[in-house]
Amino acid sequence: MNLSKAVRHLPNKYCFFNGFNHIVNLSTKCEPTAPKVNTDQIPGPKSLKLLKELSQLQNPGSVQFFADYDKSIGNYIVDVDDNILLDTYTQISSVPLGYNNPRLLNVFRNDHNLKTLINRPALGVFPGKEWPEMLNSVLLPVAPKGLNNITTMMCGSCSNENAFKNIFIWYTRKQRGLDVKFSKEEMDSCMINMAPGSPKLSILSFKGAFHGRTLGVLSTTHSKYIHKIDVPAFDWPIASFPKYKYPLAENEKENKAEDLRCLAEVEDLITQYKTKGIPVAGICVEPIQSEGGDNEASPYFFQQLQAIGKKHGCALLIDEVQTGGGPTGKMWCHEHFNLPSPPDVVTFSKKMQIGGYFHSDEFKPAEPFRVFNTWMGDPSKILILEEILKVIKDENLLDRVRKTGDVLKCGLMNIEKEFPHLLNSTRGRGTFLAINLKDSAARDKVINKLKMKGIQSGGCGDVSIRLRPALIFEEKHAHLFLEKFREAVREM
Ligand code: PSZ
Repeated sequence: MNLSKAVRHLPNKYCFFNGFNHIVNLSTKCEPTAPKVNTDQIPGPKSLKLLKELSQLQNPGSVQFFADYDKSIGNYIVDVDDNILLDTYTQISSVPLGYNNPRLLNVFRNDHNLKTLINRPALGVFPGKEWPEMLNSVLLPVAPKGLNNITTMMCGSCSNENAFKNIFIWYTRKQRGLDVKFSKEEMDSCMINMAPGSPKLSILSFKGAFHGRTLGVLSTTHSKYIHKIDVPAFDWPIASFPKYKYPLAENEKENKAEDLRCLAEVEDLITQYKTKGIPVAGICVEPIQSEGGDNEASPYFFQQLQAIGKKHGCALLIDEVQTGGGPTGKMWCHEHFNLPSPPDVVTFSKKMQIGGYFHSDEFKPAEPFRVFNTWMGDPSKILILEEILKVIKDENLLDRVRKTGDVLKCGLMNIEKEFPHLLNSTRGRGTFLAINLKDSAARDKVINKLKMKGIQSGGCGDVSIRLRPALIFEEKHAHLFLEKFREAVREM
């Protein structure tokens, strides 16, 4: 059978695959042994030429370089100038098994799977005969406990967007009475964006949060002004998210006080917005604020947040778009929090390939077509996810994440101790880690130095470098990163 271009190009110069069918534990075997930078700068000449071409068609200002995805492999991304970079950023945290994993390449060698890829259905109306079984056998086994309903979507933003709608529908149904029909006034008024059909309701979010860029969720995104400026936003409450002092073990008292301060603000805002006539239907929160600077909050904070939500009748949406799929050492980061009951809604995308959310029965709308669009996800992404989840199990990758994460975190803490005037606040779970530089300029300089030493990394917030390697990142990669990071900081 004829394969995709990427498959036909393999074996490439690093690897000679054969007998794909029986390969296990090969996620990193065919990698280059070290990074290699050939050009004086990245983007190199070939990337610069392509940038010029792209700039005729769109603003290319966010492009770092053009990659060669035929040559990229495992933890290494290769650019068009043949620079080989150890990737600790992985497409903004979206590549669970690295590049060109042999078992993933195999997925579409199967005729049935290939047909699933090319015959993309409008899932809400003409799902394939396998669809319920795919959800049951692939997504449901990884669903957070108690959340047995699944809505699939395309990306993180539209997952949150539709989850918000689900929350508003749930909230209004509770107010109206579970079996009460819509009134004529409601049906007429919603057509012209007026109450009572379009009610004044809100979602509470946190300063520093990122939940996406589409119009509704943008009102809950507060990480950078450039994401928001010129775009109208809802008057929805925004509470402070804890900002901890590090190391955590030495600042327990202050950090607990910080939790209490933020929780009091949440409760106060819920009351204020009720009085204002814009009640809070849901609370939306990241388990670790990612774009906003890798800000963590304690299990205590999340437990209390859930309790406040329950007390005031607001749903709790945990946005696991960036944290979900294993990088914190558990499938879902909120599993670290020992919540007494499941959150109401958990959204995902990125490492999960498909976007969407899990929710409890209560949140299933009574009528069809209320949460709906053309694609509603993509079955071919579930095929990829199915294989990813098998590899995670076969190669015991969550265990690897925890072990590699320990090496990385410990290494970062040691480097922090060595350069206390430049570094602080090493934090995170699993390999989902971050460290602060003394200021934005120093942070940007270290990221650039790292790149020229063959390490692709990423920033977040104003002064942080974040680590978002694939789940196949091993101790040897951790040591390589730490060595180059130490060098980069020493040169400052
Ligand atoms: O600049 C951007 O648009 C970026 S950089 C990283 C993201 C977006 N992350 C996406 C994201 C997220 O981290 C969380 C916690 N929630 C929602 C989203 C939105 O997902 P996408 O980008 O798929 O719409």
